[in-house]
Amino acid sequence: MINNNLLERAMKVLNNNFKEDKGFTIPCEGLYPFQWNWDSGFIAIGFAHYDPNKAKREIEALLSGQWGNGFLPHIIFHNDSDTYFPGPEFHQSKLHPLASKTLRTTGITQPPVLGFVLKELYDIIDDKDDILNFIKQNIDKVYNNHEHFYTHRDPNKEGLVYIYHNWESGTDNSPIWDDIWDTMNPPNYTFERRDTTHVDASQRPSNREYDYYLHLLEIAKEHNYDDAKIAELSPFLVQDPLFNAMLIKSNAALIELYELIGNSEDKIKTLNLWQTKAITRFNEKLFNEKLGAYVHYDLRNEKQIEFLSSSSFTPLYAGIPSKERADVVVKTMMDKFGGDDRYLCASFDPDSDRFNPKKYWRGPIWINLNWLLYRGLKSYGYTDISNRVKEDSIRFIEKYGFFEYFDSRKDIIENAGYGGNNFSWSAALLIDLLND
Ligand code: 2M8
Repeated sequence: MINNNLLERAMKVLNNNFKEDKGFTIPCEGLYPFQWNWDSGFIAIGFAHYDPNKAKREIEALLSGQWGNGFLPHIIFHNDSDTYFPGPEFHQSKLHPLASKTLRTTGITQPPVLGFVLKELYDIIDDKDDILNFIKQNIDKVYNNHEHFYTHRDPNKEGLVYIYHNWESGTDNSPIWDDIWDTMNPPNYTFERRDTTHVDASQRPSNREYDYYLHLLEIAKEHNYDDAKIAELSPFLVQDPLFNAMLIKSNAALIELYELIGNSEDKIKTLNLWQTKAITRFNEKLFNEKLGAYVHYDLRNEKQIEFLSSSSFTPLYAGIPSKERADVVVKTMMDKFGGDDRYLCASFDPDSDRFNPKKYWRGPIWINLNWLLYRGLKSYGYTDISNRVKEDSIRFIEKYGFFEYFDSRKDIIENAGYGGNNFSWSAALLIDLLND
């Protein structure tokens, strides 16, 4: 049953964060004052339920920052703001010859959600002619983005693309990256953090971690964001199961949408080729038998990164494991993350000594990851567990508010909502869960 009051509060959060003049939604007032790539995808799903026009404007605003080579940046700086670091002056996207000429952006990307978001919009919005027309106008841009990934981010031509920065993963300070930081020794940069003026520093990455993040960007900038140079030189080169699962799910959505549109046989053929190769290699290379789940692969140092995170279970959303393997993955998830003393689903292995229940991507629960897990579990028929993920997500927001992340421990009695408040994707995906 739909909780109308909660739904109204969620719509209010989204509407307040929508910037009418530029047609996009900030993730969170003060903390994230620009347009973020995967945030916008999730936000558009929320709008689709009650304001399709805003959903379409959100996608158009994001695509307006696309580069000439199909690359889709992680932040589009439509506006100026001094509440966030690092801003457009630091990122210097214009160093790349094919960067947007009209908009400043970053030179890193984020999990490619747009393909499946377009399909979600098609499924949710009632006026099918109108939304299909919108999709027709924009789908090739998303296709070009996938083509860019397979051309420039897959040096072994194996169907798996790499990320070269932790900010590309979306799971920024996950303990997954700790061993990579140990291979680097960046200078102590001088910079002024802004995030810690909005959020308690204990819930955010450390200054030293920011040195690593900035250093990776400096290397890319030194080579004008040239993909080949980055692949050769970046100490951070990772095949991320979450990122690749998003790409695979989006490939599948593009195939379905091109079939609806018609006259797209060549693109469908290419998408199917990418897809078959990607799914096969994903299962070969990113599954860890010992842990019973998918893991990250460190392409620079040629080894699996043997840790469990919520990303380990997201291949379910893209239909990547066989049913037998899915049983193993779900058992791992429940054994390690799903004890009676915990809400689902912590972002990092709660048994690990790297787990931190309050710190950003080192342990807390995130609503967007929960939404992916809910959908994935449901699609394989794990109804009870998927419902538990859904109910836990709704409960957090109902009890604490529209926070950015939440504490997985059940014995926490104080406020278990952390990071930014009135957070857009928490609101948007709650709207989708309540309408489900
Ligand atoms: C967080 O990342 C940004 C950098 O992109 C930051 O901390 O400054 C992450 O949670 C990321 O996944 C998210 O897209 C972004 C905006 O919500 O915030």
